[in-house]
Amino acid sequence: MVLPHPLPLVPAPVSAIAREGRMPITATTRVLGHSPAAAQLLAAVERRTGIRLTPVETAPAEIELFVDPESSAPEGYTLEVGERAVIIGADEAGLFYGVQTLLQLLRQDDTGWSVLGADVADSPRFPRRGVMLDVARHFFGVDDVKRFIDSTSALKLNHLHLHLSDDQGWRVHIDSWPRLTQLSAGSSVDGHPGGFYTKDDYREIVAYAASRHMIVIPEIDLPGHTHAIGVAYPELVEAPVLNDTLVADSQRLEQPLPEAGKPYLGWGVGHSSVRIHEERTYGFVRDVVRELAEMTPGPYIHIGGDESLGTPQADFDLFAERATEIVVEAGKIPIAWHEMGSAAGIAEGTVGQYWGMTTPAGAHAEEAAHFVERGGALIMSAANVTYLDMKYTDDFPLGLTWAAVIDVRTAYEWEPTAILDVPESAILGIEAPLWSETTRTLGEVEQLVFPRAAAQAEVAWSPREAPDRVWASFRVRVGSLAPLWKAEGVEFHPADEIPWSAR
Ligand code: TNX
Repeated sequence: MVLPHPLPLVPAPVSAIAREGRMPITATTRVLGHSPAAAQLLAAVERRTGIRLTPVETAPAEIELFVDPESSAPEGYTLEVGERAVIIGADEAGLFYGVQTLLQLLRQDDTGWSVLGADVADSPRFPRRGVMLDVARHFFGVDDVKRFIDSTSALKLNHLHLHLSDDQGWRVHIDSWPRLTQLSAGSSVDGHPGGFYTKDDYREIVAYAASRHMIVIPEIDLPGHTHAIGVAYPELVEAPVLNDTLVADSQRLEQPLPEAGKPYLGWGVGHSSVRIHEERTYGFVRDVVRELAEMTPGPYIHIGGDESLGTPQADFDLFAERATEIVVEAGKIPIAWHEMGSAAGIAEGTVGQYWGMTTPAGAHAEEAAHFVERGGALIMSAANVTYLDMKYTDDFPLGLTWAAVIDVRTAYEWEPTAILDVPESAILGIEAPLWSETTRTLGEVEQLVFPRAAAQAEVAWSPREAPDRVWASFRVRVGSLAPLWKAEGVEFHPADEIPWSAR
C-alpha cells in the first residue's frame, strides 16, 4: 500500500530516498554556483529563515549547484543531501526545480534550520504543466502576476496562460487599435475597477516568468467573449444574442444583460461575437496577433474559441480556420479551446485545449481528436477536475459550481491520458485554469488555487506508476508544504482533507 513516511515533496519525484540525518543551515553555510538558481536559493532561504547563506566563487562549499546536460532528461535534476548538498540540473530549468525540491526539505526544529537528508533523481512526466489566470473578469496587476508566478513555478509548473480579453474587459495595449485599452479596459465583473498591461508591463511579466522557467501563453478570446471589443470598436462586433440560460442566470444573480456598446459587468457567456463575414475583422485579428507575437518569445498564441453560443456553426468553423491560419502566418503555434476542433480545416499543428468533463459529452471528444488528426496535440483541462475556480465544497465562499464541486482529492485523482481516444503521445500535458468571476484579489485567487494546483502539478509531473502517486501519500506530503506557503505569504485554503503541518 502506502509508504509510511515519504519525503515531504510535491510533486512526488521519480525517485526519492530519505537519508539518515539532516544538513544544518546557518549563516556560514557556503553556496557555490554560477546559475541564477543559486541566487534564487539564497533569496528564498533568507525569506524563509532570515539566514543569509554565504555565496562563494570556488570550492569548498556545503551547497553546490551546477548544470550537466548528461545528468537527466530535460528539466530534470538530481539532488543529494548528506553532509553536503549537491544539485545537478540537466539544464537551467532542472537546476531551478532542484532548488525548489531543496526548499521543500528545509525544516526548523529546536536545534535550528536544516535540510532533510535525501537522494533524489527527478524529471517530469509531461512537458506541459500549465496554469491559467483570467485577468479579464477581474484584473490582476504586474506584482500580483509575479507573485502568482513565484508560487506556481515552485510547484514545477512551467506554462502561464493569461486570458487577456473577455466580454468584461480588454487587458493588453495594442498600438494599432488604441481604443481597446482607452475604452474597454476600465471595467470588470460586478462594476469593479479594471486595468490593463502596457507593453512594458507585459514584457516585464514575460521576463519574470522566464526567470522562473515559465512560458507565457497570451490568449485573445475569439470569436465569442468579445463584447469588450465592441465597446471600443462597435463596427467589429455583432449585436448581443441573449440565450435563455443567460437571461435566467442574469435574473437569478441580479446582473444586467449585455447592451451593445456599453461595458458588460455580468458573468453571462455566449452572447457576443465578432463579425465573421467582414474582412476588417481579420485585419483586426492580424494586427493583434502580430503585436502579441512581437512581444511573446514563447511559441504559442491562444486564439480562444469557447462558448460562441450565438454563432452559426459554419461561421464559427470559417472563423476558426482563418484565425488559426493568421497565428501560423505570424510564426506562432495556435492554441484553441477544443470547440474549434469542429472546423475541418483548422490550421495544421493547432494545439487543442480540452475543457470538457472526464467523461466527454456531446461532440467534445470528436472535436478534441480533430486537432490530433490535423497534426496538432492536446492540453487536458478537464473542467470537473482541473478547474481551479470551482468550489471545494458547496458552502465555500468563492468560486462556481457549474462543472463540479472539486475537493482536493477529486482534483488529484484523475488521469490525463484516460479521457480521450487519442495516442498518449498526443497529450502534451495539462493546464489548470483559474477563471476570476468570483475572485477580486490575488489572495482570493490563492485560496482557490492552493492546494489544488499542487494536485495538478503532481498529475503533470510525477510518474503515473510511482508508489507515492496515491492520495494517501499526497495528502500528507501536501500538508507538509504549509510552513513554506505561510512563510511565502501564500493564502492557501486549509482544506480539512489534509493533515497540515505546523512546521
Ligand atoms: C467557462 S471554460 C468558460 C469561461 C468561464 C468559466 C467559468 C471556458 C473555456 N470558458 O468563460 O469563465 O466557464 O468557470
